Amino acid sequence: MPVAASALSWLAVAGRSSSSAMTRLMLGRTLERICKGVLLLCLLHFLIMMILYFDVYSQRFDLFSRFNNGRNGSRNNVSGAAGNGHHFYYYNLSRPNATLASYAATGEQVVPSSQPETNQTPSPKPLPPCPENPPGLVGRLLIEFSSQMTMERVQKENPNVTEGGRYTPPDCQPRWKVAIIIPFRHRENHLKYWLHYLHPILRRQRIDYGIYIINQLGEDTFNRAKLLNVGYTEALKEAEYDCFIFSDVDLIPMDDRNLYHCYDQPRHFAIAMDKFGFRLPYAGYFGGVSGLSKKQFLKINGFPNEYWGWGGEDDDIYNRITLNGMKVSRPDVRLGRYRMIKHERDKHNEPNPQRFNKIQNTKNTMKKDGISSLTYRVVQVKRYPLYTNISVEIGKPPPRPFKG
Ligand code: UD2
Ligand code: MN
Repeated sequence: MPVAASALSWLAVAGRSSSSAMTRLMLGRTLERICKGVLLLCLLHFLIMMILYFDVYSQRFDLFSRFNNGRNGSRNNVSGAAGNGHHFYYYNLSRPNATLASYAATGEQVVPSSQPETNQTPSPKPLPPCPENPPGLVGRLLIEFSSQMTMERVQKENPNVTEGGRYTPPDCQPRWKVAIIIPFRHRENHLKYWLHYLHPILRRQRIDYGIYIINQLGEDTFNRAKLLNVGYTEALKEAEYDCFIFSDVDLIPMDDRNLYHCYDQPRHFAIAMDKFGFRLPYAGYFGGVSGLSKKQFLKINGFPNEYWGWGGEDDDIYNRITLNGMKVSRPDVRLGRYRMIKHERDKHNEPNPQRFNKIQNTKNTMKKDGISSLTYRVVQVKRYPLYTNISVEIGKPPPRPFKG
């Protein structure tokens, strides 16, 4: 009995140990499979990493450009907009906080990063003409004059403007070369806002332009139209402009679709100002901001030089245009909206009492009084980062005839 019992208990022990060995074996196999799986995953991961790495590397250094010319195309010819999806561009986003979206929003040029030298030097392709409807425009703009403005800030905002306030679009051939002429005296604060708002707008409009501030020296009576004639003459000494836009320093367009270039007919831009309840004050109004091509300007013998003090000169210009068989062209009333920075009447720019008589006589005076009879003296030309300042002496009004 004891022998049989011990044999039985031995068999039981042996059975238990063989089943635990089996379990261990199965566990081992499972572990082995898991390890193999993990190893395989690692390998796969490594492989993917390598593929990705070489793909980026090849794009960056154009390793495979020979094989996919059609795909990568010409990189000099950056379209700026989304393009056709098959183009790979490298963007220079070195400016602080720059994002592709912010570049798209400002319409600023997107510059391809420098390419390493290759044996084949690509022949520079001629730039396409700038689009008539620039794609980066924003439309209606929020214009306000309550925040503090400094010239340093405006300079930082406009790193692509070159000395003297010049700019040309990098990616297309501009249709016009525009000189923007501003009559000026003692309006430094207004000028900061004007530059702050206008430079980005003009850039988005893909215009080749230069900004000329024509500063009347001394404290004699102000003469807006004569300063504009000076601006025309002096700008042409700087570059071959074919379009001239004459703007008050205190007027800011509220819509960037109001395009600052020249048109078939002399252009009146500022047609709906806040100070006139966003309406044209009268049909023949031509004040604020206007633009004439070189040909149109010469056809009317420029502007009158003999309007001293406030008022009348804009009506005389309007008369010159119609008397010479031209019409005034204007933008859509929704696009021609402007804000004027509120101001008092300046000293030495009192309303000109002769203005009503003078505008009756444009037909007789325009041939002898204009760009053909202009005299002035340039005292200083100074090129600042965002504009060119031309300080001039333009004389003073002739003595009033004595009334006995
Ligand atoms: C209106 C017209 C303006 C002109 C003027 C009559 C509007 C918005 N503009 O302007 O185009 O026809 O009447 O002459 O309706 N300026 C100086 N310093 C001065 C004086 C004038 O810089 O001391 C310049 C400056 O660019 C100014 C412009 O001349 O914006 C017109 O003078 P204003 O602003 O005093 O006259 P305003 O607003 O009645
Ligand atoms: Mn004004």
